[in-house]
Amino acid sequence: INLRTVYAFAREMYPKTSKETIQYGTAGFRGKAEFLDSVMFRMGVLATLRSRYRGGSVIGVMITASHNPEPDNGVKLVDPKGEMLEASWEAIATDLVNVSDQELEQQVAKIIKDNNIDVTTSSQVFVGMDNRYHSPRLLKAVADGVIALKGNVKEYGIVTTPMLHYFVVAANTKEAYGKPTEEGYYDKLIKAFELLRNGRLENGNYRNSIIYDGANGVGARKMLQFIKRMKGSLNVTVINQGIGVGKINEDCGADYVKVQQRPPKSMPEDVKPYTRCVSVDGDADRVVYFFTDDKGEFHLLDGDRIATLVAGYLMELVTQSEISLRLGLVQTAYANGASTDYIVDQLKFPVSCVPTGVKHLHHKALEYDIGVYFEANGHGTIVFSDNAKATIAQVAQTKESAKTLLLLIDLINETVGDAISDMLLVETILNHKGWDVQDWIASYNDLPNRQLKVKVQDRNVIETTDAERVCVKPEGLQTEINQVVANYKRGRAFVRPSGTEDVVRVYAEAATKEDTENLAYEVGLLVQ
Ligand code: NG1
Repeated sequence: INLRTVYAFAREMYPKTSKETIQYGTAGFRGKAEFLDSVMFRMGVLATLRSRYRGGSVIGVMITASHNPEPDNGVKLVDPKGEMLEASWEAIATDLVNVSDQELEQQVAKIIKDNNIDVTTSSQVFVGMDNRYHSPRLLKAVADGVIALKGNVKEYGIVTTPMLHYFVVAANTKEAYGKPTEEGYYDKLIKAFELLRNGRLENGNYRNSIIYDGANGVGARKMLQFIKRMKGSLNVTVINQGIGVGKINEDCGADYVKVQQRPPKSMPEDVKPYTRCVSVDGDADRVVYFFTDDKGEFHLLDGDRIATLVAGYLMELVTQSEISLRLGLVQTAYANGASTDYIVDQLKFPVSCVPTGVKHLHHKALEYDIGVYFEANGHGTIVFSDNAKATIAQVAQTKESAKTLLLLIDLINETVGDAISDMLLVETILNHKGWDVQDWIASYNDLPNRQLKVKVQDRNVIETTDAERVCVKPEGLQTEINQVVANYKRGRAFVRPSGTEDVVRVYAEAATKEDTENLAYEVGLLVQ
């Protein structure tokens, strides 16, 4: 392989136009789409090197800026088992996208040498994108990066982030996980969902229909595909489908609903109180539920609610199956304090707290036989150890509860949080329990909470520790936060720099709504 080709490609077609240093953040590189062509080209190069480094296993590249506004885009790499790119390679990625065009050839040579990569071996990269208008252009840049190193690239076109993760794992497990095609993905999930429903579409207070906010993104398109194939096992009305003038995530989608604590735009006018509604984000890796009561008040059922619902159900099935497995739940500092109390005190489930970003949660969850992890924003899934899978499969020969567990494993996208798979899981559990949203929300009372974004000159002056709950820099800020928090009953607040947007995030919760607003405001002032 002639590395000159890489340089020539870069200079002619994908010159680096931004002088700003960018970091591989919480979920890869993100920024304004017009500055990302060179980043994408270089990530195509890196994915090919990573595939060769991992003995030719498939590596995924997803082009999306998830919950960010429409002008933004981004890229994240998927490792062979469907997990996020290994942390040590994040630094390699950051160095590679920040060198000048002239230094590029040398930098690629350095990666090859440092990692002992045999560039003559085969490689395979899968690429997918969300439906932002600049995604196709950026996808071509990734593919050109692969081709510059004479690698193989397979383009999946417009798919959700979790679908791409699924394709990567399915291909790397030689289809043991499923077929690495769009149909393979639908088949696997729908089959498990329908077997779990077993013809019972309604039960107790559970009704078989929902309103689904697709955030004008790829999650809307794919839900329409699910509907075509589901034969009425769930009646879904899709709003914010991404047809016409609606912009991705604008006044809709899981992030908007969670942070603004209000329904998305385009809700049907005749929607009845207590109708179960779902919002996914721009690349469909997060999901939250919500409803409006008969007084018109909005209620959110977020990732913490989903985590507690799922954890409780899994615990029930494991107990009924009389198998001994280590169960655990992983949260971040954004988890509502009331949810943590409920899990620890009522469900008796071990809980751990890790820094923001699914890669941290996923990693921790792997320490359990059944690890449930969710961010409060609705991003999460469940992972099962090989030991758990083998034990469950054995017991399933005689026990119904273990058979149900096996079907749940098929329904769950273990590779990464998957809004659609998570939604089908929640629907399965609510149906089993005969619950509607009122039953679900009654399991515990959320503490009122508020998130703020504060623009500062350099967000990275803020450094944190203890899973981001304590601020260590600038010095003295944590003491000031503590003093403010002490004035509020059940008060808790923390600050951290965002890894996906140029802001500092402030989180506050307290006993009343008014206190929460005041606490968030006061802490926000300390940051400015
Ligand atoms: P940042 O911008 O680092 O807070 C946000 C979310 C994360 C995660 C990533 C990736 C919050 C508070 N933060 O990260 O949980 O989902 O985006 O999309 O929701």
